[in-house]
Amino acid sequence: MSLEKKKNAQLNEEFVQEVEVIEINGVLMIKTISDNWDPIWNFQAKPNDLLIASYVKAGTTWMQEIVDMIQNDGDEKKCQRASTYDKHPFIEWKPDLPLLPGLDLAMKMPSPRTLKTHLPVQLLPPSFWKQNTKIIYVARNAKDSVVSYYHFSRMLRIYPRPGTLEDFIKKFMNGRVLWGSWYDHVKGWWDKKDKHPILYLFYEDMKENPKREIQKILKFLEKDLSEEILNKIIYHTSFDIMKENPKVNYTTIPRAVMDHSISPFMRKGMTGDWKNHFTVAQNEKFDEDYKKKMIGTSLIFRTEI
Ligand code: PPS
Repeated sequence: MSLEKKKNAQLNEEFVQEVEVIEINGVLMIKTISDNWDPIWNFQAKPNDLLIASYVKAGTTWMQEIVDMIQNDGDEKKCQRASTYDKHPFIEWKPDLPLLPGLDLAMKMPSPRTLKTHLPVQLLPPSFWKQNTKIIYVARNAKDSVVSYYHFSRMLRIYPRPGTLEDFIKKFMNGRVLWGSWYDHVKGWWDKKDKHPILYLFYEDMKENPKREIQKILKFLEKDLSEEILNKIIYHTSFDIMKENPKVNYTTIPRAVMDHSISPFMRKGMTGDWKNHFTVAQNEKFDEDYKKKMIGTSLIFRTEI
């Protein structure tokens, strides 16, 4: 039996209770993360690590697979060596689950490591700043983020129940969701990007022109790949291909944790899906609130392409 199957069998259907949520400096986190905050905060980054940072549902998994393909010179077989969450540990993930080892895996992984985080900039372990570790930040517009996050919260049974979309939009606008305020997250990382090696990319740009965005990543990582490999990366990381790839689509996680029959992890992978969800009234309220929260920033998002 493969290690993955064994882990799944171990987890079985024994679980899942309602999640406890506790704040860390005003940012909501699941209790197992808050309870283990000291080792997370003291995580030792290295200068040759690469960190992929994002708010929840911004296209992290997509970026992870692009980066893995780049690091493996477009060899998709090498990229099949393990699941996304085993290739790129989620540094703040420390729940008492045999699956998704996160922090523990990150600590024992040999260098060079590629790591994942959803932490807002102020909660990133300070060693990343000290070591001048390269960071790729992916940002996605608020409306598509909230819709994706809502469906994810419905299917991920270890997250708090989202309620209705109306309820969830309110919580999102008030920053009362796990990993905190989207508005503070995208602005915080935007402000940091001029003081640290951070490549700040947008989901919408990646959808519009993946080649152009992958070229930015290549430059940032000081890699040079042929046109042929670049095209291979674009194909292998397209939504339709990733949706069918069990190493990246999270279907190897037991149903007791992620129920893809409620909503698949690889759901729609598009920009502008919010239009199929928001009512006119919700949209007006959201826009009005958005203007206030985003006042004074040079950060601009596109909600359609
Ligand atoms: S997580 O759980 O926060 O790490 O999720 P994350 O990977 O950041 O975001 C998941 C959303 O990204 C979409 N996705 C993609 N879009 C386009 N192309 C590719 N290749 C791709 N891979 C993942 C995924 O479908 C989720 O968005 P929605 O809108 O829900 O479909």
